[in-house]
Amino acid sequence: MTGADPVLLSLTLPLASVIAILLVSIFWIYGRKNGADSKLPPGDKGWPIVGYIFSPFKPHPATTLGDYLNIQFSRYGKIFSIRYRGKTLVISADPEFNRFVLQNEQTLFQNNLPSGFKAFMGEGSLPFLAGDVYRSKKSLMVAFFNSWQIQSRFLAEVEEAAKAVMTSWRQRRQILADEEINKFLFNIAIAKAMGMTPDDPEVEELRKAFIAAYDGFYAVPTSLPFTRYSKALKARDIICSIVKRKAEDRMIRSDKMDEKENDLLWYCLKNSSLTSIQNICYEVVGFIFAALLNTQNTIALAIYLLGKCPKSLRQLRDEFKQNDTDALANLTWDAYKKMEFCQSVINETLRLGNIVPRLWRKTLSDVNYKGYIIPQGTTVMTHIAAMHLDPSAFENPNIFDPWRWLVIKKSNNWMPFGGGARHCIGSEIARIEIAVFLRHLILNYDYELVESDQPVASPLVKFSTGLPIRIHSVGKMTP
Ligand code: HEM
Ligand SMILES: *[C@@H]1O[C@H](CO)[C@@H](O)[C@H](O)[C@H]1NC(C)=O
Ligand SMILES: *[C@@H]1O[C@H](CO)[C@@H](O)[C@H](O)[C@H]1NC(C)=O
Ligand SMILES: *[C@@H]1O[C@H](CO)[C@@H](O)[C@H](O)[C@H]1NC(C)=O
Ligand SMILES: CC(=O)N[C@H]1CO[C@H](CO)[C@@H](O)[C@@H]1O
Repeated sequence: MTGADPVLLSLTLPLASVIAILLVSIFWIYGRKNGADSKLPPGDKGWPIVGYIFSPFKPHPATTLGDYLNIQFSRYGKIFSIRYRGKTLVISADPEFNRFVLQNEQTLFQNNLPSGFKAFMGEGSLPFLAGDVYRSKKSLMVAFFNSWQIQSRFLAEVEEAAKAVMTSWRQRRQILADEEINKFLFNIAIAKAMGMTPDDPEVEELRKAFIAAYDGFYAVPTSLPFTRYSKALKARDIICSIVKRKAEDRMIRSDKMDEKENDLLWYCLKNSSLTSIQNICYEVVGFIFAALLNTQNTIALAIYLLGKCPKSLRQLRDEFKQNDTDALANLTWDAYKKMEFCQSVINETLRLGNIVPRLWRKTLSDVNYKGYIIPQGTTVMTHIAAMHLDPSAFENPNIFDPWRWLVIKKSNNWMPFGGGARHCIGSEIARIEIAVFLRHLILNYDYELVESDQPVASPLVKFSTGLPIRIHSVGKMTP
């Protein structure tokens, strides 16, 4: 621009000063609200009023916390707050505060998952319920899990599933671990959910649909076609239509239902508290979602971390062999319970891997904690990964060191399965699945990680190329 138009100038000057005065007063009011007299945990509030506009959380290696959180925790301590798109968010790595939050579920806090999850799991599934409806659906789920007879019988079922998947590798040199683990877990979950077996062609269709639906959890909502979001919605519709048809089939022949059909569908149908097909659908879909992703990521990470640490892999194989007088025999409950190093590997993987990095809660009233006042409606993020990677709780926290568990056994900072009323009810099931898969893999195959496929937390753990591994058959156990 050469030489300003005098008329334009005479208009813009007063306008600019009005804007400047407005901005200064906003900063001043805002500064007072969030200044010395504020009782919120300290933190960087970003722009006035709106706070941060873009998410400060960036993808980072899954065995780290990422730069953003590391800087914030070192600057402000274990509890800090930020403003994000006009809302206050409290983020905590403090084990006492986090226990307080999780233990006061329903009284001071309520579950508050991001809305993307609701779109796919359905508003009627467990994580989105509260009060009596929550309690009654949860007790149905607990009763159902108890019916699995976790010990020997379930162990045998999981072994069958592992053998079935690994037998299919016999002619192969390389596999995608993510895909194979997903098949293994899905076959178990779908049998428990609706009594379906892997030879049913609909199982593969359902499995693919669940994978597509997961992709939508953190996708940007849009009505455009061919996006991750629209594909995920389509996948959700496929899942619901299959579940509904199965439920309706069962209802028609409900008089013939016998005790042998001990799956979740049967549990829901025989229970008078669950009358609508829609509710049954929520229950079944929510169960499969809960059973799959976290366990899959834990097994994949264990394979990755063991692959990077040959000493631990050797020790694990030795333990599996030692505790198996006959590798051909089925694993007994006693032998399972004695696999101490395997449990250490599982604990360490759950600690290091950002599996469930954080839990979401919302305050139901103003919450007073150690001098802070957190107003009603504030989102509170219980940051599990930050507790797990805290150097004051775990020496060299970013190093995979399963041996540390032989010494520490328990830690206040370790809570991979959450806590309080919503503590994971599948934790024992998951441990069995992880141990059995690792045992069959390691007794039957030598493996190497192919390229350097790094696990990234964004925020859920993902291997960008699905964790390819090269396998060489060594055992004689798998038929
Ligand atoms: C390593 C694997 C797993 C991890 C790390 C894990 C972790 C968690 C965590 C942290 C929660 C609490 C969520 C919250 O408080 O907001 C949770 C809840 C839950 N988990 Fe797991 N989980 C795993 C495997 C499983 C499996 C295999 C099942 C089922 C077979 C399962 C079923 C559930 C259910 C139903 C809930 C909801 C409880 C409620 O809302 O009351 N989980 N899980
Ligand atoms: C139905 O579910 C409730 C919990 O929702 C449970 O207490 C009850 O035992 C169940 N009834 C049957 C027949 O399974
Ligand atoms: C292991 O368990 C499976 C199924 O439960 C059974 O068919 C098989 O015969 C058992 N194997 C041995 C060696 O006991
Ligand atoms: C792993 O964690 C569980 C749950 O805290 C604990 O009971 C167990 O002793 C731990 N295992 C080892 C080997 O430290
Ligand atoms: C029965 C048996 O052999 N138990 C062994 C299983 O492995 C652990 C750890 O290596 C040993 O301490 C047990 O003696």
